[in-house]
Amino acid sequence: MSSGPLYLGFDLSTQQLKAIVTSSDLAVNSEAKVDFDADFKEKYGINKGVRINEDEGEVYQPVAMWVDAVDLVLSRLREKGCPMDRIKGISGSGQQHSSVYWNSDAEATLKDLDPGRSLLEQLGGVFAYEFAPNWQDHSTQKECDDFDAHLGDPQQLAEVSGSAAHHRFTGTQILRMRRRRPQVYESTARISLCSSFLASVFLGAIAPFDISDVTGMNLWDISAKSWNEKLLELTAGSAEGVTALRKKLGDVPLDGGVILGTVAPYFVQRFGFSKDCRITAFTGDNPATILSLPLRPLDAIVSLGTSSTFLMNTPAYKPDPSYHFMNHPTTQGNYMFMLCYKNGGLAREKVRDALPKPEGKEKDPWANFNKAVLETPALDVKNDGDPAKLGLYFPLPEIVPNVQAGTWRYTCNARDGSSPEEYSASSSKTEWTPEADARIIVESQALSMRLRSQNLVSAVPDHPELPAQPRRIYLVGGGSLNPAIARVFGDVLGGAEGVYRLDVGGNACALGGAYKALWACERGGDGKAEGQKWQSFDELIGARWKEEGNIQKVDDGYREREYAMYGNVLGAFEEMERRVLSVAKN
Ligand code: XUL
Repeated sequence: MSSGPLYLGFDLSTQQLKAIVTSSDLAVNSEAKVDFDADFKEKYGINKGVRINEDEGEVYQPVAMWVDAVDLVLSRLREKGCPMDRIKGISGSGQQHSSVYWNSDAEATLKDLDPGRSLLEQLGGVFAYEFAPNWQDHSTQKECDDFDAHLGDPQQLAEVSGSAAHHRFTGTQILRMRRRRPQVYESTARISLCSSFLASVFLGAIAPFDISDVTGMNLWDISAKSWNEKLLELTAGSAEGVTALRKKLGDVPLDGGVILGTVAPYFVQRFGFSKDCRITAFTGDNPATILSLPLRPLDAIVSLGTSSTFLMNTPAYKPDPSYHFMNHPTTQGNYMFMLCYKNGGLAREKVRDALPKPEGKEKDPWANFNKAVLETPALDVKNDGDPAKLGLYFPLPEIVPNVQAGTWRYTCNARDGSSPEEYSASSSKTEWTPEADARIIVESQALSMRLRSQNLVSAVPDHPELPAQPRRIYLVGGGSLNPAIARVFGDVLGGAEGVYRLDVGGNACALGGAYKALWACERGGDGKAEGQKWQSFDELIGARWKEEGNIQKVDDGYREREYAMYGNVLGAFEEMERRVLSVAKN
């Protein structure tokens, strides 16, 4: 067995704390996890990791549960035989936007943790607020309206901060905290994100925000690389309050690979870490996902879980209120483009359940759905002259576009997308079957991603003859196991080099954290001396990463005829969304 250095990555998500340890050549050495419901449901009164206050739309988690989970996951890691003393670097990820409010005792307590007592025993008294708002919190509509209006309109806010106002974004959450619980705001000495909270525990000091995760707050000016004064003023309530708020937020290092210090003595003595083990900035879970493989510009990750996300690494900054731009976690000057949809797997399941159940020995509940998807032609255009079918299927209120729950079916001219109109079974000449719905819902999810990413894609190097499109599409999450879905995503989104399934699936964020720690520790010099350079994340991880065992090609991607057909109806798809939105508003 090798005796080289190891790197530890965490992922503190809504439902679990996961840890994964990898070697310098990216081989997984050990893994452990704490599942909040399985381990702590009674103790912390949670369900699916959270507590909910329906009346105010609050969704939140006890911070003590996170603290408790740190000791537990490390004991499990050690029990599994992980050689803790070989761990040279630690990083990780946390659910984005979630915030922790420390009081003025926190810094001193973190610095002096006693290895003879648990973290929970010692950190109980260091929080100004015992809960962390979760990213699913939607208690901040008033604050969102204030943020959207403060710089002029949502577009201006998106241009400055990378996103329009969102309920879960930390700036709106802090503003609500000041208004709703002023005594908490006043007694807060420092605010952490979930990611920097976890880094702080390991560091034994309050860690700064990460340069990527800070762009999920609606407070950071991406172009100016600093806090936005006007937004701070809004959050603090007055120009005089800004100094105090700045203190609570702290300074943000621009380098995502910054070494924050070494691990706190508590972890050396209690768990056997080396005292030289270094802590790198922890980032958000979505930024960490794009670090779980060498994702080049023009490559996209599509996560097909309960909800759906579309992530791209891009040098282009073209913000818009309907999506998010965040700083790339390791590469200054690059961005992470993100679309975050509430409707994904559950919406597909609803359509699946309207089809006849698979019969006989067939065990796959998706068999009939997949058959319908593959046997229905693109846009359900069977013969020349048939109209194209388009739909929106949102059993939950959607973020992109921001519309209430509902199902809408439209048709348009398949040749050029002209004459989009709402489908009506009585007056339309074409039939709309549950089988057609199966194809149209998957197309619809992919069309929305194509519509919103079309300005970010360009001709793919090595394939200049092809229209602008992503280079590779990597699918993760439950839906990635479904070949019919992979096929339709390839039809709609293209993928000059194909569609791949990323096998690290459930562990992508923790793995991205471990790779980040590895990169920060092994990239070479500190980059401070003149002329001195460090290796980029992509160079370092790209040279060590092997496709075999990590990804599988599941579809060829770009097909000329289909790609052009979907291109012809993109305008009609956009128009359908516009009409649905305008009806919803009136
Ligand atoms: C992203 C978001 C979620 C959380 C999940 O904006 O809110 O994806 O990061 O933990």
